[in-house]
Amino acid sequence: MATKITDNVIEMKPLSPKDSKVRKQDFRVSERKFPMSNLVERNRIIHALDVKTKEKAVAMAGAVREYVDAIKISAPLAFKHELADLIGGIKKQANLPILACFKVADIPKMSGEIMEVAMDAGADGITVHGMFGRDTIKACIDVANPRGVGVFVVTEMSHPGALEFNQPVGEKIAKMARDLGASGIVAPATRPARVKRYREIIGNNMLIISPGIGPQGANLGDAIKAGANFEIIGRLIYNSPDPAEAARKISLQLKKRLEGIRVKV
Ligand code: 3DU
Repeated sequence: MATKITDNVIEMKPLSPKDSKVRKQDFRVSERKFPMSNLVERNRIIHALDVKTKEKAVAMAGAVREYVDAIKISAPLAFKHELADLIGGIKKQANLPILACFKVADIPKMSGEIMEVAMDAGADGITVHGMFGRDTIKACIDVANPRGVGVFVVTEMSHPGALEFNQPVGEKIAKMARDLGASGIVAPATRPARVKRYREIIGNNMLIISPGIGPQGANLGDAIKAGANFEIIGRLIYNSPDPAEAARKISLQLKKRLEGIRVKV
């Protein structure tokens, strides 16, 4: 199958019989034990469920659940709903781990409190900005690790503006995240060479999750080839006229692109 991704449009040709073979085999299942251990690499996709309402989110999560390994929710959706109700609804429908992408960025006390709220509502992993220093990250990890919740530290954002202030400190952030015992880092799929560099820095005992596929310009699979564990994909799936079919085909295409590639974690 050839899937051409331009902007948020996916062009898909009919599947060949070979594709169904690929679908049946799991690409890789991590044996590593880490907080958020329910995040398992089957499709190697985290779906960024950036739709506008809980009802849409729950329906979308149910539709794509077979083809993605986790659901990521962001602030705009979370602000509109009671968080436990939102996360509970998605989990009930999809039975997948939930990554609360709140990019926590406050003084340690407040950051810890944001973490508690997200964890109490059922989040399995939470993203935290790395730029605001060791004390903030430590406060987040201190409350999350004992509860088996994953902290994912943003090293370098995927958009062009990240080059201005963020990228120059990204490597320091990655080292700090590693030293403090974060579960993983967020690194830009839009710059696969940077993903490779971050993997060198953190070694093989942490996860890398990478956003930026499709509309932001990254090619499907490039971040994983550079050392990421999961690619975060939003609009390519939820903006498709048939999100379940889009997720199915993207997952197949990713598996084909990654055949034979294993990231040691
Ligand atoms: O571009 P997409 O529609 O595939 O969505 C990307 C998601 O990943 C979106 O939820 C955004 O908030 C998140 N994200 C980035 O795009 C870039 C980052 O550096 C970190 C998170």
